[in-house]
Amino acid sequence: MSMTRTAALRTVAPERAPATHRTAHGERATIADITAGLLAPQAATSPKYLYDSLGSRLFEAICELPEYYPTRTEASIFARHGADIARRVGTGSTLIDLGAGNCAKAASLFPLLQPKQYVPIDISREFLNEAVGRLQQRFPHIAMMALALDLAGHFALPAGVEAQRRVFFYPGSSIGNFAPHEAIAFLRRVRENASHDGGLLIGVDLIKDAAVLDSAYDDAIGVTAAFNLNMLRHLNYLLGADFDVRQWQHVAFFNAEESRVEMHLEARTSLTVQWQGGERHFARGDRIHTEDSYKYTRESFADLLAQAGFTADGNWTDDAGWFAVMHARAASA
Ligand code: AVJ
Repeated sequence: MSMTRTAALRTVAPERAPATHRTAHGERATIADITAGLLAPQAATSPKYLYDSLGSRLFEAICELPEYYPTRTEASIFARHGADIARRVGTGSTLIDLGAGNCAKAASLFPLLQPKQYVPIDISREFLNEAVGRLQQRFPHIAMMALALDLAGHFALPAGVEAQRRVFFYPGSSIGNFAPHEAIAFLRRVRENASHDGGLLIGVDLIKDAAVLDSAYDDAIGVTAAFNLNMLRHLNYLLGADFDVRQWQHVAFFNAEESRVEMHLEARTSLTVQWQGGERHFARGDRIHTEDSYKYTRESFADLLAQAGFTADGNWTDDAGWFAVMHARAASA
């Protein structure tokens, strides 16, 4: 299951780059970041580029697929253990939603958690603003403050965010996009931003049968394939690139040694991609690594929380043990 295939590559100085009708819409730093990934020996891109507005909608569709168990399994855990979870978390908190998307998960917990303030954070500003606008109408008594932030970097919360009782909410196993050492660094930053009386409520996808994982990330009707392939359309927009989506195919599988599901885009034919500032040849079968989704055991994740300075304080799972919701406190025991 070796992923290291090296594509022949050639960089083109910008002044020699072929004239293109496309315009790059990404910021300079974004273009440089993506270019570095595309030109690396094993081409790779950050999974954050999966989420343009169509990508966010395709991810919502993934969550409705029968094969994609995380969303509904997590929801069933909240439905069954909500009261118990709320007792641990407490009411009247400032609920800070990391990677809020359509805000539906947090909203479904409002009746139980009764937060004083809700602070949804997401990378996609448009998507977030739409969702929060609707939500504020449904819950006029909860103060809301939407933040468009990329959580991959250092983040500091603005003054409008209540300083007391900060509870970070990170559902959906999004933590799985980080490699374990990155997850620890990220959770340390979260802990630094939490108040001494604050905590973390997090969804964690658990290691299970490879066939279940494989089909969750490669569903029968191809929604996940569309989600992955849509990244190429987004890259065309951001870089002014000329990816022909039809020349690529979706590949996803559980890599047991690394304890992660990997997503790749594989060239179906020999091809060359050009963009503002670069080009690369891909042989048939060469891949761009687009996402990792790490899987844990409850024990291995509790260990990771401890390394980030959190104190584990309750966890809940479904009968099959496919998914876990874990609570941790910022204060040391
Ligand atoms: C949003 C990162 C939790 O890893 O399961 C779903 C993204 N990728 N299908 C996941 C995803 C392919 C998802 N997360």
